[in-house]
Amino acid sequence: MEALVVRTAGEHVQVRLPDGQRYPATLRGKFRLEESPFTAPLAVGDQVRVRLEEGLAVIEEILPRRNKLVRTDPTLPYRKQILACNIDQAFLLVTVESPFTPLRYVDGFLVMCEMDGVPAGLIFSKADLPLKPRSAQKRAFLLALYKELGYAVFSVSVVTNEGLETLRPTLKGRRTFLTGLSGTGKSSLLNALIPGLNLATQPLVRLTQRGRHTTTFSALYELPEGGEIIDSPGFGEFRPPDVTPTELSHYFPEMRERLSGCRFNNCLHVDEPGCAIRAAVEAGQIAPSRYHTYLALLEEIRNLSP
Ligand SMILES: Nc1nc2c(ncn2[C@@H]2O[C@H](COP(=O)(O)OP(=O)(O)OP(=O)(O)O)[C@@H](O)[C@H]2O)c(=O)[nH]1
Ligand SMILES: [Mg+2]
Ligand SMILES: [Zn+2]
Repeated sequence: MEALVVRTAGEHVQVRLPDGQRYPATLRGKFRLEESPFTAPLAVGDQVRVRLEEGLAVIEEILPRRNKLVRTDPTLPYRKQILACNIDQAFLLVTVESPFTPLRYVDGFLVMCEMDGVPAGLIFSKADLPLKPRSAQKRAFLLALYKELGYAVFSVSVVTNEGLETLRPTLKGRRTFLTGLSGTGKSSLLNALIPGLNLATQPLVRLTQRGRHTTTFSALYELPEGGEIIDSPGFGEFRPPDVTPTELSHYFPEMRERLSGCRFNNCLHVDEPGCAIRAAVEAGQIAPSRYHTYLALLEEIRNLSP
């Protein structure tokens, strides 16, 4: 029988059977022995074949994936971690303050989605919180910047419900992966979208204004209007694996469209003569923040390559 992986936390896996029932599941031993570039063989969204045995679903086969979101494992740089698979879109929750989300983190997420061919968007959360004037300016600037780049962009608050009804049609009927730093309000947003869900949430650490890593596993939930949404733990970084230095700029849409203008086709857009990307940055056509994160990512990739 086919089932859907709806929850993964280390060895603890849960699947949903065709009748909607959720079962604890276990992987057949052979998967543990297989040589794999991934830290874990399964992810939420995996379609599997199972056999029921005394209230336990034994996973016998992982069916081919339509897509998967993959990052470099931060603890084992030569291993990869599947964050979710078979998804229609991925959204990153962003807060400018409380907690502070670095742009390098936002762009790392977008590059990862571009690489994996997953439509991506940003949800600027906690719209009700008063911000310092500079932060308020930055929030408005980023909303406009990423919208201009073609990403879906939303501004929401679960306190005032601002933006929730605008977001709903985008989630309806789709499977959405939700991520963002700890404390950006992922579980709170799910609670607001799904009455009665009551996922655990926690206030930030007062002194640092950072999250407390409340959610420790990824899990999929059904939306009342149809569609599914995946809550996840606050991942600290998204380093896209297997990207070569010359490839990187292809995953920045505003660079991708200008690449043919560079004099050298292996241009890395750092200090090469006749570089169309640097010219566009200087002309104010590419945001300096995006170019800076591009350079930071490039540096990381170069340090990682053997
Ligand atoms: N003012 C305000 N606070 C919010 C909003 N959304 C979430 N919060 C608060 O932010 C804190 C963290 O929210 P969580 O939902 O636990 O954040 P999370 O992203 O799930 O965090 P992790 O599970 O640790 O990754 C809680 O105190 C929430 O009440 C919002 O729209 N406005
Ligand atoms: Mg959470
Ligand atoms: Zn160039």
